[in-house]
Amino acid sequence: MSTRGIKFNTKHLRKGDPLPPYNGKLRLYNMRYCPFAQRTVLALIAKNIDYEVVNINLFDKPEWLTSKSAFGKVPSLEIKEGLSIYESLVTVEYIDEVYPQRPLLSKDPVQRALDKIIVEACTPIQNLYIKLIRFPKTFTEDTVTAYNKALQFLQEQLKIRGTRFFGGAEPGFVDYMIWPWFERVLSYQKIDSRAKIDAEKFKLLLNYLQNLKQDPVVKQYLIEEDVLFKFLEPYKTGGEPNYDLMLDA
Ligand code: GSH
Repeated sequence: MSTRGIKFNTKHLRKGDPLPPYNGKLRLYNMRYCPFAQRTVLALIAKNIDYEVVNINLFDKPEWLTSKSAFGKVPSLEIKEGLSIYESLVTVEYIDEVYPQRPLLSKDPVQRALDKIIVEACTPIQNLYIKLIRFPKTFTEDTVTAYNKALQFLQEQLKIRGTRFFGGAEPGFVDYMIWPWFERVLSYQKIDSRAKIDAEKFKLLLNYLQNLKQDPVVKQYLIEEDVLFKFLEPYKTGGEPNYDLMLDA
């Protein structure tokens, strides 16, 4: 549960489960272990707004999911009954525009563009993780090379900015958009050396990530390492993951 009392760890609804009746609140269709949906969650926590989370079993999707997200994916944000927007970055930009407190994106178009470039530059980090977990056969030497190049780029950008976070003294858009991937590779590198972030080469970046992990927003939505590993286990065999490993009371 978040400090605002939002229940993150509700049962993941599957085929046959009815759509919970709309209660007037902003609603996030989510999956507790989805790094894309985590972006939206972090933006919502940072803004300290009220909303509800509807968790979705993506292995056995409820019939109504495509009415909330034409792509059948999470995150999807239902902003009023029957009107949903999706794609993680789109939802975060929307949230940032509509809820002005704790701005995440810069008002300056150049700064905003530079921030988006950094988020884009993290694609090889996403790729490495997705390939390790979901598509191990497509994993090659190039996957690791691109991963290390992306880490290098990020570290250089951090050095150029000279701030504690990409967003300045506090985390902002870039920090919250890239954290979900780092949370996972920081854990996963302990059981698979292909995800390793070299401690010598990437001292500055690793130090930054340690600081980000301590951020009060980030801390509300962390996944314990052993829970993550347990969740990921069935992916190896194509089995159904246990989405409800950490149900709220
Ligand atoms: N580009 C999308 C975004 O940024 O929101 C990706 C979202 C995505 O792939 N979500 C995954 C999903 O819903 C879960 S982590 N997968 C279900 C599916 O592909 O059928």
